[in-house]
Amino acid sequence: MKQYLDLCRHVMEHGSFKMDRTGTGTKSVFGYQMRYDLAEGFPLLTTKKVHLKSIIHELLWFINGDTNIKYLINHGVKIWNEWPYEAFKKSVDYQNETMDEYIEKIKNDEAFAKKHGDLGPVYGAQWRQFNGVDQLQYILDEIQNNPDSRRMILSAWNPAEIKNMALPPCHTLIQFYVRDNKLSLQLYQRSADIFLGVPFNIASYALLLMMVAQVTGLKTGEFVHTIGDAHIYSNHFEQIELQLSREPKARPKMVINPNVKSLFDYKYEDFELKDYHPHPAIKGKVAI
Ligand code: THF
Repeated sequence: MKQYLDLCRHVMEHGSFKMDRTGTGTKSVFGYQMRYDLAEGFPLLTTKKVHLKSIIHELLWFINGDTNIKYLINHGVKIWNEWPYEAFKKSVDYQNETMDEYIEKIKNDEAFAKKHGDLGPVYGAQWRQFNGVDQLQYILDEIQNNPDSRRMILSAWNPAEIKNMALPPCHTLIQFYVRDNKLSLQLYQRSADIFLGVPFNIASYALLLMMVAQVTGLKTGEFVHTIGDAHIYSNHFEQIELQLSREPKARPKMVINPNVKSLFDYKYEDFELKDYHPHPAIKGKVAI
């Protein structure tokens, strides 16, 4: 996708060196915006293979209001493991378990998962009960009853609860917009890991937009992606250059089971990606 490659090129060329919380070091710019028209296909990167299964399960996990990595682990999704593992290492229960041993315990020991698998009140908790407010239900009601509304906002950033979260939300706020029977969604992302996170984030919010459009009877418009600190970690430069050397392929298509009528009824099997022919996957380390 040209928009993504333009972002990579822009940050490689114009980004300034900036140290970060994880001690890795980044090239960073402040303030950037991309637009994806969903009529042109599903915005999943083709310049490397992206693991869509993790993206779908993560999104269903948010929608369900879940914040425990047990659901993700049970479905083979590893992207959230590092943060609760780091917290576990600092707990009194830690007995030098490796990551693999920790994951096995989360899988097989209900009480252990409850105690050491929870990320605190992250996305799922805020989406479904921000100080008691079900923000997703509010969005659905507002789209149905008052589609011209300029208040279709969902915030994951809850200042009073940030200190209890394993990681403060990167996807701070989303806004929906309806015009000419089309639904659009804009994300404000305060911090964006361009190599690992952003390909996930684009696909995830584009999918959320499609899911909400289906259950509200609207067509899909644009996904608008606005970023605060847009950065490339210094140990991802090579991977980014490799992607920039590759020719993008046609966008794939996402087909969603048309029988699903409620946002809360979607299952993993309701999603089918068609015509996805990406370049090979590229590995990179996640900064914790
Ligand atoms: N922290 C950092 N440093 N980067 C992020 O992208 C990020 N996220 C979430 C929370 N903290 C973050 C977690 N999301 C991968 C992808 C998304 C993540 C975390 C990790 C990742 O490692 N992807 C690999 C493997 C894919 C897989 O196993 O399915 C990849 O090659 O894409 C931003 O939301």
